[in-house]
Amino acid sequence: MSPRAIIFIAVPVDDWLHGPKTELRPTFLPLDDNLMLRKLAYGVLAFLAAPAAHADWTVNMPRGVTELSQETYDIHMMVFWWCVWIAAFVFGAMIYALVKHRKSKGAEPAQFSHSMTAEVVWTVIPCIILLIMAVPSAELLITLDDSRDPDLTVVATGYQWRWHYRYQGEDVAFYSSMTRPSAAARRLDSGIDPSTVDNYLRDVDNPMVVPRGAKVRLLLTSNDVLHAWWVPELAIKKDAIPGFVNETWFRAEVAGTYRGQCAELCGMDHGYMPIVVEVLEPEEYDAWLENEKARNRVTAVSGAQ
Ligand SMILES: [Cu+2]
Repeated sequence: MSPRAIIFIAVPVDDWLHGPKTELRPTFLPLDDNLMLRKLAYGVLAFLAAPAAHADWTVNMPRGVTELSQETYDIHMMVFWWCVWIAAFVFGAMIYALVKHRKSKGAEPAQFSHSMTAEVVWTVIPCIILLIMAVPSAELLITLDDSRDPDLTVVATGYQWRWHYRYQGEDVAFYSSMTRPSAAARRLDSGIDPSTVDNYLRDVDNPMVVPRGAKVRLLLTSNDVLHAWWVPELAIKKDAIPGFVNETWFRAEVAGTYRGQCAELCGMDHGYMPIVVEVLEPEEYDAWLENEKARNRVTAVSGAQ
């Protein structure tokens, strides 16, 4: 067998959960192949081009589309950088000490067993750092919890395996289930390529619709087992518990479609109860609401006959 080299090539992949991203795939190259250098050059070029071609590739949490989601993101990043600097400082000092005072250089261990100054310093500094992180976090937690005076209240109920939304004070209620193309493609041996299905496993027949800029109070409960309502762009992940009402709120500042999932292992089809929130301009929302009310009236009348 001819000698081979292993190189890693950046390959764009599209997975249903995270969308397009770049993965490094190992590739074998025969070393006696004249093409080797060319392939290597292509690989390096593809790797360099990948981040630009897939700008939405990300490992971090999203900034989201609500003021609170952005504040959550900022606090998350602040804490992250504190952790990075602390790790760099602690490991830096440790590695420096290990190298500088190694036995082979004739280092003699110090004989003291206690230092009041060190005790005070390594207690006070972490306390200050914790306070710097705790104060804005506590402020944000209090705001996140304050769902008073909403413009609109929606009761979301988890079912095995779909969501139900009821608009309080309006005559509007509906189930929200995964769409048929996804349900068909996910079956074993369906013969359908999931990559041909739009928003595979992440699309519903009836999305939850809310107006942009409105304070939406979300009351969460469940009809059977534990579920959790999770939409990253709204920075909400809250349990839906049978016999218990959980409360949260959001104010989406950007119109658009935001997708999420049930985030509490709730049984066989846990992975097949997606969440879609559509944020419409207020006048579009009003039209949608009227339409839904009319539809509910029609259903009620035909049901009564
Ligand atoms: Cu669930």
